[in-house]
This record gives sequence, C-alpha cells and structure tokens, in this order.
Amino acid sequence: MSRRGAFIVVEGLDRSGKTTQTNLLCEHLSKIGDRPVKLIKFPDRTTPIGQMIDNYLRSKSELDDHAIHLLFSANRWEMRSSLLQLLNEGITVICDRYAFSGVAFTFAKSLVASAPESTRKLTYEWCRTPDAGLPAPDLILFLDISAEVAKLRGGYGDERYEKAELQQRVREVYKRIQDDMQTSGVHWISINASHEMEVVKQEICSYVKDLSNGVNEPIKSLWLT
Ligand code: DGP
Repeated sequence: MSRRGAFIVVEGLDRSGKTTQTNLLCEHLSKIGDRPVKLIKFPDRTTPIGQMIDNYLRSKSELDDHAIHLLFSANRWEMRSSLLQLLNEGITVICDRYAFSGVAFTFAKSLVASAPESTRKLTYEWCRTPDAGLPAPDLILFLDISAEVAKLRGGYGDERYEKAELQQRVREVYKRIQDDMQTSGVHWISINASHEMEVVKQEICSYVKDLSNGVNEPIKSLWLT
C-alpha cells in the first residue's frame, strides 16, 4: 500500500447521529476499500488529559473556559504522532470530532449572554490557534440538525454542553467555520442529518468513494498559511 490512508473527520451537533454514522462509514469503507479502516474519537477520555476532560463534561470538576479549551486541544496533540503513523501505514482513519468541535463549542460559549466576562472576550482566532499545525483532514463531513429536530430525538443528555441555547450557538459557529474552510479550499461537506438514518448514510457514502483506496498527496497541516 504505497498510498497513505485518507483522514476523514465527522463533525456535528450533539444528537446529530454522529456515532451511528461514523460506525456505518467505517463498515462501508472496509467493504469498498483496499485497506484497513480505523475509527478514532475526540475527546479521547482514556488518557490522563482525557480523564480531566471527562470529569469536566460530567460536571465533576470546574475549569476556566480557556483552560478546558487548551486541554481539548492537548488531547488532540497527544494523539498526533499515532494518527500520523496510522495514515502513513496506509490505514484510512475516520475521526469522530476534531479541532472544529474545539472552535465551535468554545467560541459558542463566548456568545452566550450569561457567560463570564473573560469568556465573552474569547475570540474566534484565539479558539483556532492551539490546533493550528495538527494534521489536516482530507474531508470533513458535517452532520447538521436543528435544535427542533434534536428535541424530537429525545432532547439533549446530561453533559455540560447539552443545552438548547448553547447548541444553537454551536450550530452558528459551525456555519462560520464551514465558510472559512470552503474559502481555504478544504473539502467540507454539510449533510442534512435530520433525514432517516439510511438516507444520511447513502449521502455520506457518496462522498467517500475517491478516498477509499488511499491518497497520493502529502498530509497537510491545519490552519497554517
Ligand atoms: P462527544 O463525546 O462526541 O459527545 O463529545 C463530548 C462533548 O464535548 C460534546 O458536547 C462536544 C464537546 N467537545 C468535543 N470536542 C470539544 C473541544 O475541542 N472543545 C470543547 N469546548 N468542547 C468539545
């Protein structure tokens, strides 16, 4: 396998069906491609940094919004070398959330009226900076649903960010990231995730065929100009 593996990121709002669809995508690529497929997920709650994030998400600890943002980013940086190794070994990597979640969730917090003053001063650029230089995906699939559809799916769970107002802001920030990524030539596809599971799966599958047998180009770096 001389071609490196493709790096495909799946992003989305909570309740968008991301977990189901990343599993289905993995199965599909294993069937149609000529190489192994590996599913990874951020945050990776198994490392010491990941455990701090997990405690924070389950409201077992409190952290400054800047500090938790940097921890989420550190959790991605600590996986960088193993991610590169997988890709260079020719393995296709599907990644459930990546740096785009970092910007979407942290910057969204700064847009909430009741946020502390220091959080309201967070800028979009500041949110992007810690992840600049990480491996850039070959394709980003964004699963989009409205707050209304999320509610119909049983509403949000108990974790810290699973609140309707914040999710609405997260969706707005994802749209901004989408515009930025598309102007910078990165392949970002927005998918209407409110359709039936099978319809969403078919749409996703239609975008990955070209990546199933690896990629010839070198791995790029995220957000470095
Ligand atoms: P999940 O395990 O996919 O349900 O993600 C856990 C929660 O953490 C979810 O509400 C999204 C949020 N999240 C994921 N990555 C980041 C990040 O890098 N920064 C922030 N602030 N939140 C994140």
